[in-house]
Amino acid sequence: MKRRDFLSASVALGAGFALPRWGSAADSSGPYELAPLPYAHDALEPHIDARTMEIHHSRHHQAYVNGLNAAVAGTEWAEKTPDELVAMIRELPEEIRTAVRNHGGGHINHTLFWNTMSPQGGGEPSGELAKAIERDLGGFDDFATDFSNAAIRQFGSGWGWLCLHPAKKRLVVLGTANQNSPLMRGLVPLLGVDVWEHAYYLQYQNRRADYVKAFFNVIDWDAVAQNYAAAHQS
Ligand code: MN3
Repeated sequence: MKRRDFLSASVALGAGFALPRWGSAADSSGPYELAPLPYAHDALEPHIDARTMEIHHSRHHQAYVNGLNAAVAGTEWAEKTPDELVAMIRELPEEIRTAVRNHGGGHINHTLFWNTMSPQGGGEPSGELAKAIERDLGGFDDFATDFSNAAIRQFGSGWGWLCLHPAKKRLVVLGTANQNSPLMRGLVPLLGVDVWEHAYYLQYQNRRADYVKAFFNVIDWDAVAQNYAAAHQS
């Protein structure tokens, strides 16, 4: 689906839903586009409800794409990929740095999020990723506890992450605030869980721990293993 289709879909569905300033169609042009979800809105039910997925993808993620476009369209920075922009956050001019941190981070974090969930998800990883989790994190159960705690204990809005430290070739678990990406710390994100309230509030209200537990049922470990292999080789 093209970006234009998403915008008309959003308009059709959204009476009375106030979009942020950067969410208007008028300033949404630019180098970056929202990719379609790789599955239907209701594909992750009962773990994540269809309405949450629809709003989260078509409105929240779209707003991050639009915000990033608004910040860099027409500048030399528009030639960079979103990942490159976020990873080089400290080198960016001050006038676009905050927008890249928030909207560029939001764009890449959500892209990873959608692509590491699946209706056929759940279970445990196998192969090299499983060995690395055993070696670096004490095994799957310890990883699951640490990852869940990083997500649940993140104060306010943010993310829980499984990342690769690219120089040490070691896995690490951490939380980040807001839309800060692990790339800003030199870490490569392999799996992330969004713990902004917009990711779970319709279905789980304040029960973030229940949402994080349910998230484990939709983790696409094959996709995470591919992210691990790619990060490990680079
Ligand atoms: Mn989100």
